[in-house]
Amino acid sequence: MVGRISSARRGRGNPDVVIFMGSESDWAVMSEAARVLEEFGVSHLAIVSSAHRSHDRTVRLVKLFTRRGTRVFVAGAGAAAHLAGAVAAMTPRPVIGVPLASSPLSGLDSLLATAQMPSGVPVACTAIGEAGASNAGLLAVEILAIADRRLEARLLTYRQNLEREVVRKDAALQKERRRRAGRQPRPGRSESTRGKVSP
Ligand code: C2R
Repeated sequence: MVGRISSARRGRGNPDVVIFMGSESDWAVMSEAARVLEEFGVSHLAIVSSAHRSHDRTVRLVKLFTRRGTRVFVAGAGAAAHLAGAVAAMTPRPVIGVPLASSPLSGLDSLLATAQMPSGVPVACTAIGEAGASNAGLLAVEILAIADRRLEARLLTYRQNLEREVVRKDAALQKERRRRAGRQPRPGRSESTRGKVSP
């Protein structure tokens, strides 16, 4: 195991979210999912266990954490990424798969292996790599927030901050463009919104 339980909301050994990864080499990317869960104060555990290389152990762990009440599983794997599908086969809880770019096919192989589940056993598949890992963390938070008002409030604040950041970057870009064009700013109107309805 490479991760740790980070929240006091649930006891040691029964985290809300368990992150599986097929290899220790996946941690550099999958730690993004853990970082997001940490940021939101969600209890989680990160475990290296492969559906291929340590099949029986993976089965045992998924069943154990399902029994203990883990609500969401995240599974990150590269190459012939069967891990998320295998985890989903062993639990009724939602499973979020993160395809990783660890093979010469740059993640296209793991994207297809993770996303193309036959009907009956779904895996929610994110984008390849770091953005996918961080979105897996966010998606897990969103699932937990359905029954947790405080978590939902934190998510809304997170989204507001994202928007603020976009506005700040746009303002900086417009300022720079005006500076380069040698024009003075017109009060109250940015170049990007001129002639358009304000958002
Ligand atoms: P190594 O770096 O250990 O050789 O692993 C891992 O997720 C990793 O990205 C190379 C890649 O193999 C992947 N792997 C799977 C599974 N187990 C390991 N896709 C699985 O069970 O699906």
